[in-house]
Amino acid sequence: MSREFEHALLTTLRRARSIAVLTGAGVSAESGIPTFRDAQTGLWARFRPEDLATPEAFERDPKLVWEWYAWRRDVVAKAAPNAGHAALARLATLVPELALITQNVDGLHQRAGSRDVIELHGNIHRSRCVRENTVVESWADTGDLPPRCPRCGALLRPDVVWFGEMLPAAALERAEAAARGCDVFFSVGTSAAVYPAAHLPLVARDAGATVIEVNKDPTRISNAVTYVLRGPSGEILPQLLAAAWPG
Ligand code: BJW
Repeated sequence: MSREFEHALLTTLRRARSIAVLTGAGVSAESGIPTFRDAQTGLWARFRPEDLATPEAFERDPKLVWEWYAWRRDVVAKAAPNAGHAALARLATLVPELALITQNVDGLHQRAGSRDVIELHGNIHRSRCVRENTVVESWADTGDLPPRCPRCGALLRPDVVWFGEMLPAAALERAEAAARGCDVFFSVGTSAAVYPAAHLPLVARDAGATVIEVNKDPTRISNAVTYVLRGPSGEILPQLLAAAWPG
């Protein structure tokens, strides 16, 4: 990036009253959590995540899908937030208004200290009853996999959003309002391939925001944004904050 461009970017950041950030799996990659479209390893190498994260997969083989999520919960539990998560938690202290919107289900933003995270695709640590559609906090260990709802006996499922399912309406409304109302919109570590989240950077751009993509590889929206910062978010975000708000 030329010095002139860099100066303009830093000035825009310092002047911003309202920043919205959309994160994807790439922000957690440096914590050791595989991204959604990375090939899986070990036991799960022969499955594609796209084929497991669907209501049809759960109907066909609920035990398999539950076990995949149990394995992922374990990976997440052993992981720690990285410098990218920490930078985004710090960003909330530097601007008057920050909306942190995530497609991730791992809860690492919250563990890094971010408050009021808008979770578009749910959270892997919660489970809900398929019949009552309510979150279930605890259940008896009867050996059933998936476990059963303690109230009605129906299957429990992870409280995440699968392909073809609606996103939580309140979270999506807040995310869209933040995209429409922000001065600066960051798209961090997402392939921008899954809708409606992928639409948010373009909503922000069309409403007049400066859109900054932080990603180690090109994405479908790279050509549509104002600035592209190419590299790992765990390096780029702390560097950017240090340059914009030194000291
Ligand atoms: C780094 C890095 C580092 C790596 N630093 N960067 C319009 C057009 C066409 C289709 C549709 C449409 N609207 C809706 C649809 C259907 C569908 C959809 O979008 N399909 C597409 C595949 C085309 N959407 C839906 O079904 C959604 N529901 C919906 O719209 O309801 C209404 C409706 C239904 C049916 C028809 C029409 C309307 C629901 C989507 C739910 C997505 N759920 C998942 C699973 C969550 C649970 C789980 O985790 O198991 O969410 S799928 C998966 O993708 C997961 C992710 O949150 C999401 C996004 O992935 P993400 O985060 O971008 O990860 P990756 O792996 O793709 O990319 C990682 C990026 O990081 C890469 O770019 C790397 O380069 C980068 N990176 N290391 C910085 N260190």
